[in-house]
Amino acid sequence: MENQFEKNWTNYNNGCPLEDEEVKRYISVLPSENQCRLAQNPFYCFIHFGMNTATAREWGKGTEKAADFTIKSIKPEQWVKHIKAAGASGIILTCKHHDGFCLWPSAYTSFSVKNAGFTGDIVKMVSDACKAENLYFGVYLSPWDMHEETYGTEAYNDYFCNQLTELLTNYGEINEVWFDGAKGANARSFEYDWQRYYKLIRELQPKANIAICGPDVRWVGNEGGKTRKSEFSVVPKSLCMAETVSKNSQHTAKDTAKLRNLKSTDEDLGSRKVLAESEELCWYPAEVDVSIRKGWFWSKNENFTVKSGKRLFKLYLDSVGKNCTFLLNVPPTDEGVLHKRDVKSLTSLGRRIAQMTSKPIAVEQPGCLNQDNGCLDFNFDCEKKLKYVIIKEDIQKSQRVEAFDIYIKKKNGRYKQAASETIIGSCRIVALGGKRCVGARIVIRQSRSNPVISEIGFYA
Ligand code: FUL
Repeated sequence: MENQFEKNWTNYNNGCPLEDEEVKRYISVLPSENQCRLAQNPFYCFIHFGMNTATAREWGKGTEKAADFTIKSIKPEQWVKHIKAAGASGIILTCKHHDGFCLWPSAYTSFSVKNAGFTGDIVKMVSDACKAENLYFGVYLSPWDMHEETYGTEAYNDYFCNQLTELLTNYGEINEVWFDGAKGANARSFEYDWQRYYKLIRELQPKANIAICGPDVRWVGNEGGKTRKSEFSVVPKSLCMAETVSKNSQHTAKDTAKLRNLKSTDEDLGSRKVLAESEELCWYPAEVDVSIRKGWFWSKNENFTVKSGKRLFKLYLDSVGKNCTFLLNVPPTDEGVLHKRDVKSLTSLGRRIAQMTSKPIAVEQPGCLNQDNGCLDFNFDCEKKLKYVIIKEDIQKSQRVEAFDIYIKKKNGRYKQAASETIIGSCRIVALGGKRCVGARIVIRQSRSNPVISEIGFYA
């Protein structure tokens, strides 16, 4: 047959077993409630703001004084307004970057806004602004601290936990805690007590996801917005420790061997081949962090590097549309506002995201497919220009689909292949550029078990 529709998951499955013991092991790995909530709110913004905004640096030097933070006022309501208009659901603020300067009046250091001539608590101002507009609020607290003198001694773990406690108790609900793995080449060697940090977060903010150097959200592996062809959420458990452990620490020899074999930058993190070699698996979805500008912090020399709305939308499609979350950094200026160029791009991004689903042709909830559903057919009421197909798996049943095709139905009744893709996951957006058709057919080629499709939408 011309299009080989009959070769689908129900009969052929690309030769892969359906439902054997191994497959059952893979599909038994499920997201936590917090991870599900994140998947439903997959786009949020990073705010890099702090000492580096005042000193026009990307990384501090470790020698700054509190008085070097010369910024006197900020307008977080303006940040929140434009971030919300862009379609984002939350903000993560760099409460302390590597330079060690705290945006809140921490009781454990004098190196904070308190001694900088800034009136107020920036963490409070931003979290309040988020609350007022119903945005989630998350914190970035850099483990590496160039300024704090206890860094490199056991006392630093106490210092860090004290600061975490301040952030996790004084600012309402915290949605994500972002632990950066970056560390300067000359930094003192030090083993962070990750398990203690995680325990504290789970106790104080049970609804927070712990990202990057943490067990809930995986770093996609680069800061340029590049995603893999197949972003799997079920991956070997060793990977969720890979960012957090130095080579031989805290793990058995077996784990260490695995860590050497698998890094968050590897291309294949979750195929059957990779999973088969791993005894323990976990749900660890990818997050794409990328800056709207060249650097992470604002600098007037980089105003011309602001990415256009069109480019940001492409990043959105490549992240949210490929089973990842999207963390877009928008750094406020030294006048405490988002620069007009960033605002323009955010506005354009918001418009594009809203437009994407503004003309639905058909939206259905197929649910669990049985042995008769190898192909899903959709007939439109007249000829349409099909721009986007958005498919979602019910991730509460794990990630199952490994390959699918989209065919469009032409006026003469013939089918033409429009896309041949791999995974779906929590959300897959396929842009078809406005193809004329009177219907469409989705063929699930390969799946780990019965596909559970929570939604398929076609948009003009
Ligand atoms: C990196 C840091 O070194 C950058 O300054 C920035 O915070 C980025 C998100 O993570 O590792």
